[in-house]
Amino acid sequence: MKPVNTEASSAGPSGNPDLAIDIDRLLQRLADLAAIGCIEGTEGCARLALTDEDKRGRDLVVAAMKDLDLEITTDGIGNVVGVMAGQIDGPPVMCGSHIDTVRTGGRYDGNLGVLAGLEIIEVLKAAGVTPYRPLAVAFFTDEEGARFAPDMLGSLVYVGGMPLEEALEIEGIDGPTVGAELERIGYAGSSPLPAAAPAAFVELHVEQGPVLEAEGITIGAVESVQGISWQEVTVTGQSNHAGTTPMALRKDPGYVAAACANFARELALELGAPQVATVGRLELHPNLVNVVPASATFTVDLRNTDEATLQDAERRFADFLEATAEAEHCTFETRELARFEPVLFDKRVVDLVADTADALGHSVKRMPSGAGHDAQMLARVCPTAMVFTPSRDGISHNPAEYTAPADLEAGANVMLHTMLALAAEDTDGIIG
Ligand code: HGY
Ligand code: MN
Ligand code: MN
Repeated sequence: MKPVNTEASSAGPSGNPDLAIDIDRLLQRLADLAAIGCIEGTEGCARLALTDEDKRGRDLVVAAMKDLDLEITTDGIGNVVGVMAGQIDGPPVMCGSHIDTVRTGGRYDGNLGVLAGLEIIEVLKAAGVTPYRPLAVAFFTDEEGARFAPDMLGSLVYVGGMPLEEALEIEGIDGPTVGAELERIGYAGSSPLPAAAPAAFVELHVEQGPVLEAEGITIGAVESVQGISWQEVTVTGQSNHAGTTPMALRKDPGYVAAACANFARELALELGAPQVATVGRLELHPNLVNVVPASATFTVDLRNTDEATLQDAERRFADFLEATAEAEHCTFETRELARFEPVLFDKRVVDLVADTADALGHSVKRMPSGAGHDAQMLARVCPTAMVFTPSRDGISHNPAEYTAPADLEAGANVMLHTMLALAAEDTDGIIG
């Protein structure tokens, strides 16, 4: 059978005019997965990485991969890949994302990229289309990094950015290690790591920010991902009586933590967009109303599209922390949780996403990603880009996260035709 037509046309850039996803089926897949770990009274769900809820979500997606007769592999960090055979053998054109969520998760973050991949394969099978190259859908372990830092852990190991042994020893914020939890939920696989590079990678994801909606644009052709710096700071002071200890005699780590949180915000405002700063986790010990804390542990998430500015922000924060702790007669320790430089996607794949969106009649904007994604890891080993769809009110990491069905449909169709165009390439194209 001839490879699918690669000529972009008005009917569909991959030259397959009738191929389009079934939005009702995709919405149903999203609803079925969101029902696992659902947050009562909301559309959202909580499936922290490697928890029982994550296992149940994984089982649901693996069952769907089996229903599609995909060749399924699981690797040592629990990444799962389903492959649809092509007319030739060789590395697949891969799509995918993550199905773990934060504790206040929405139903689209990550899930959309995986379930749209299943939908695309179902459309192709129903149409009797066998792509020239194999296609694959993957979900990567612990993309959120909320339970086990760093984020994008599974895809980082997948591309050889961290040895498997090191990743398996990472302790979660609640105690168990990655390795122990993978064994417990039955997803400690055996396929080799680092994995063989796919031919190309495309990730469909909700924007999780306000830009596309504010500008009335349907598709984001994502050009880059900003740099990420996560650290955990533990400040140690002296617990004391809240009523009897004069202010001048206090060694209050809670004050140091609060001052640092305020400084981080002031620093981001001073540096200006796209610099952002977040203190997302803050724990005081003993955390009691009438005790000056003994210790304070907090996290700082700094991000910028420019590496030099991000390093400047890190340096200035470190200087402030040191001066403030010293003035309060406290000591402190810092632990790096994640550090990824900004990533540029392959311009040819970004162009293909933009051209595909245009050919399908959608407005499209080239833009950076404020959030981290598995695609930023796959970009280390193969031509990679992302497709964004708008987020209502720019909200994400919140059960109210929402993207309109028409936008979901547009994004999934752009990914369908982008993947088909990539899969139809012989040699000397983007895939080389
Ligand atoms: O933190 C992030 O950007 C992503 O949600 N892991
Ligand atoms: Mn995500
Ligand atoms: Mn997320």
